[in-house]
Amino acid sequence: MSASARDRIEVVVGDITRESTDAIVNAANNELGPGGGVAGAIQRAAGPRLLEACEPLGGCETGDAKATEGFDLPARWVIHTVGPVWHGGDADEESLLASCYRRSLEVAVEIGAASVSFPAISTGIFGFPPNRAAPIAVGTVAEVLHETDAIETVRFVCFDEDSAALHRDALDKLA
Ligand code: AR6
Repeated sequence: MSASARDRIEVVVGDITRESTDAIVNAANNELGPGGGVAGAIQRAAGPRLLEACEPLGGCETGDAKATEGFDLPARWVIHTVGPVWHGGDADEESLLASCYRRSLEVAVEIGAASVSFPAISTGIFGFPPNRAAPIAVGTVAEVLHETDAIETVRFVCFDEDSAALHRDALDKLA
């Protein structure tokens, strides 16, 4: 058992492309191809080598994660994960979202990334209700941090104050 998982989780408002954690997580699509939202911002900031590095990976299943270098980003690595599209809640969306956070941290351990920044996966273009996503994000990360010492810090880098408030609230409610 590691030091308190809660003490290793931070919630900030910001632009994830500016993060200097070892890895940042990208809310990608199944093709690991060009995207909008946070994926578009990451692709612009990392430079064209990022999409070139994604090509040989053969896409990514929903709920899974794969890593590339970060190229022109401050972060050394980008962990690409694919969140579920929200279909109303009966299509396994919650467990697929939890899987994104768990798999991203498993990949972080594999590549030796000790600090990881997450965006609020699926809560933009993919339509997952932010108030339902935040407790899943925070709860899953806390669970994984309880299981491993290899990850020192996880930052939730929220794009607006409303999203940050939901993540802080979920953190406060952790057992
Ligand atoms: N830093 C941090 N968070 C951000 C940033 C940023 N620079 N930009 C947006 N967000 P989204 P999804 C927030 O739509 O719902 C792409 O086209 C945003 O406010 O980026 O998982 C992919 O290729 C929201 O809270 O991701 C996929 O096709 C959160 O990031 C699809 O969109 C996620 O919004 C994925 O959709």
